Amino acid sequence: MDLKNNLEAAIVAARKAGEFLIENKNQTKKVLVEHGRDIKIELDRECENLIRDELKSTQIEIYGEEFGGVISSDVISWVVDPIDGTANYFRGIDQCCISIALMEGMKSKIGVIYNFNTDEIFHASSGNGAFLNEKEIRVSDISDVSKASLFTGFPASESIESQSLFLKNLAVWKKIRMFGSAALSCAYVASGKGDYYAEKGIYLWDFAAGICLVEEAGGKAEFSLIDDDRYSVKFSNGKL
Ligand code: LIP
Repeated sequence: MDLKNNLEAAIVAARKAGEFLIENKNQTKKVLVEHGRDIKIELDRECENLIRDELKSTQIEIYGEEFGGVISSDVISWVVDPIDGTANYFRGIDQCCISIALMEGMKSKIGVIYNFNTDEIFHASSGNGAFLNEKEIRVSDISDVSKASLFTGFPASESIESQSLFLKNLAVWKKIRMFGSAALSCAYVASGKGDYYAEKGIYLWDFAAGICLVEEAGGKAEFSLIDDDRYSVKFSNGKL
């Protein structure tokens, strides 16, 4: 697998998508679906189409949040979230990004997460380290929960019992942050801005790029399927 050229292709695609989202930042946005706590806007689809066009030359399958595609244990695929943190983008909050991963089965070989609002591009490829813009990043070395920051999201469809347990588990951390972007939460663990990211009920495209980033930055990425396509994830600095 050509990691170098594919990483370059993912960075170019993420930057082009970022320009497009910045251009449209202050425009009225058309909502396509509002279902439970999820929101989908027309720009999600337009942005995924733009990324698909950019990645076409790599001749690799594409699996994206908006248009689906192929993902399986014996296929190499791009996994694309055109806007992670759509609700934030919609309301003008800058915690949102583009996330592009290259997956070989469930192994994340390349991860690119681009916060176009702050022009921060997090990127990693297997065996070559993780970077924020051009500076190498590492996970934190905090090993005491009472000194550590947890990033998480409120569980969307859980029973009252498990929501109470979720709240109880928060009490042990020094700080809790809910950004509304799984991908950025992973990138922040990889760059040592926080120490642990855990969330239940998210999709592969939300965290696929984060796996490579966190692992290459020296951390640990654990995830398991909890239903057809939703995952429970735990990404950490490996010391907690
Ligand atoms: C969002 C995630 C967020 C999670 C939301 C949603 P989207 O992704 O990144 O962390 O809590 O449920 O899945 O829909 O903006 O791509």
